[in-house]
Amino acid sequence: MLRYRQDFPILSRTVHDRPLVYLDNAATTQKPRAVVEAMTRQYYETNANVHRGVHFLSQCSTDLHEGARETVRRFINASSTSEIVFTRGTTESINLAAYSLGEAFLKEGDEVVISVMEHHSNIVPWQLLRERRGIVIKVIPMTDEGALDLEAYRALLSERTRLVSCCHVSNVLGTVNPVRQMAQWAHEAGAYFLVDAAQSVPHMKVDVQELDCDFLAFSGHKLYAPTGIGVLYGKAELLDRMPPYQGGGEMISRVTFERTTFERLPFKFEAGTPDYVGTTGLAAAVDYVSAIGIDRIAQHEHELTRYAMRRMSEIEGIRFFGQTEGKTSVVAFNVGDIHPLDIGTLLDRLGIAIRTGHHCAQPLMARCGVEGMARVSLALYNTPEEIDAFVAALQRVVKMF
Ligand code: 7TS
Repeated sequence: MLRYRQDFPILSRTVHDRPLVYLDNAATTQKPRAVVEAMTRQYYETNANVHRGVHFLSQCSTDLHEGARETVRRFINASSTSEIVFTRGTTESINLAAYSLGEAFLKEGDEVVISVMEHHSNIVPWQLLRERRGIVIKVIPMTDEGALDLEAYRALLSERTRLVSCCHVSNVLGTVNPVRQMAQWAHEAGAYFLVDAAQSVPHMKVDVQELDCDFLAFSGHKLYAPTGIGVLYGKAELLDRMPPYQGGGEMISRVTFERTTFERLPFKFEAGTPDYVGTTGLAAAVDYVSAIGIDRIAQHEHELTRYAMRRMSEIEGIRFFGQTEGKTSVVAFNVGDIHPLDIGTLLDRLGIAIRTGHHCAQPLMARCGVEGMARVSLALYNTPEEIDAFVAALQRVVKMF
């Protein structure tokens, strides 16, 4: 995978006079030239608003935008482009789903099941809905290794359960949750299933028909695509019955002061000028990843993660969070009672970028009995040499305490 590093100009820069070692990919990935150039080309050569002009450039821009929708459809194997709603990212996708599902299907006393390892963006939207609608939120617990307790999950499901919303992969533990099986059980209980795929889509093959999920959310920027663009997949039969999230241009069919009718899917959920340059960047990123092969990326990241955890085990007093079989390339840890912020700050002085803190998962921190953690997260361009540099730097930092 070494040869792909040259596609990412930022990887050859220095930080504090040291070569950059970027290990914060779960927060966001770096961007390959192919993505930036596709976007620059659109701004320089074919920029115009989409879906409205009769003129040449508007048609070019629309073709790129709708072509990107088809690229995303194929990537996650949705059955139709009408099921691909473009959003600003995972957070907006889940908020859209929570708002619109809430309006369409949820009433007071209905239960929504989430898990203890959710990112705040898959907790707070349901709490907002609880304020508005009086729904009840139930939480799936986990084991000390960081696996969901599936027996407890099954026991939570009942005829009151209307929706289960769960991450495919934890952004802290790297745990891959068995969402296909979990969705099947949810369906047997008569509930819908939403997958937060923010941390899975960049690291493994995700097929929405195979998972048989009803909704799936992810962000472009964690998949080598630009910031500000993401996706909500939804089954057409459900999206059709759900009301719009926002009103405005693009999402209407006809407007009078008395009454407005809405556009067909997916445009009903895309009010206003879309981020059509963002979708071009997203399609370029999907093409880039597909050309390398998502399975090859997954294999590389798995091997590198195993290597990282083996090397990190050499450090006295290290504690890993998340030790499940088949976990993705996220490694959260603490060393003794050193504050994770100190670890992150000192590593930064050595050119090494990691994330520290609560990782937008405060209930999970509470479950693990800590205020925060340090976290390295790997991507296709990371190397064993970078892991060695990181471990050597971490050794230095630990010695200082
Ligand atoms: N869900 C999961 C599982 C995530 O990891 C994140 C972002 C989100 C949702 C929200 O995505 P956004 O693109 O809408 O912000 N996770 C992280 C992280 O782990 N570090 O920084 C952001």
